[in-house]
Amino acid sequence: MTTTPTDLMQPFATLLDMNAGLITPSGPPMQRHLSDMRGMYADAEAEAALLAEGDPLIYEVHGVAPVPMEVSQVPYCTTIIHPGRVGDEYYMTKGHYHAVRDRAELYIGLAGEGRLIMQTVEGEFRSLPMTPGTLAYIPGYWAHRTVNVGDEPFIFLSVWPGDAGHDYGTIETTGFVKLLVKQDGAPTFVDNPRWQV
Ligand code: S6P
Ligand code: ZN
Repeated sequence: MTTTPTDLMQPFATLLDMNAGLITPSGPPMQRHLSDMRGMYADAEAEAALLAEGDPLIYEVHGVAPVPMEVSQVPYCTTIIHPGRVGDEYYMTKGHYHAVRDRAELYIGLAGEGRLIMQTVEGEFRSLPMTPGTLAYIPGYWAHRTVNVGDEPFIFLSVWPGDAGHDYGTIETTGFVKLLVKQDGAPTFVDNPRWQV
């Protein structure tokens, strides 16, 4: 029979405000401004103009659960992507692969309207719409990025295996296969000219 470890972790609860995406208690949010994502949007002129105007806040990550980043744990946090565009391209997260490539993740839509875009290193591409209540499952090996295509904050909760880690470098180099832009008033996928396998 398996015995209970002597350094037993204690159960705990936090409170999620599902409309605002805030978790209580939690530490200070991680904020990503446009300057933290230089070069990730296709329209360099629009990026430079926005940076000159004051470097907008693109997204925030709240309340990563204070658990050890080990495979036996399930950390969680919320992401709030503010509404807006850089040129025609909607505000989005940087996007990443998990450093341990086969680790999956669950995204739970809380507020607003977004898209979850995913791709493999070979360039296979998928997109899922996300609204409040969407349970989007990201299997291992799929890089993932979220995009706010609405006029309000797009908010979701993520839960993942604690040892997954993040690999941002691959996406910073190549971007995703497709860009999500506002065309004729609607979210539209266009090919990313910088994409290369
Ligand atoms: C973690 C999970 C999310 C993102 C967050 C910000 O595995 O996928 O919590 O970290 O949405 O996105 P990014 O790409 O800047 O980490
Ligand atoms: Zn992830």
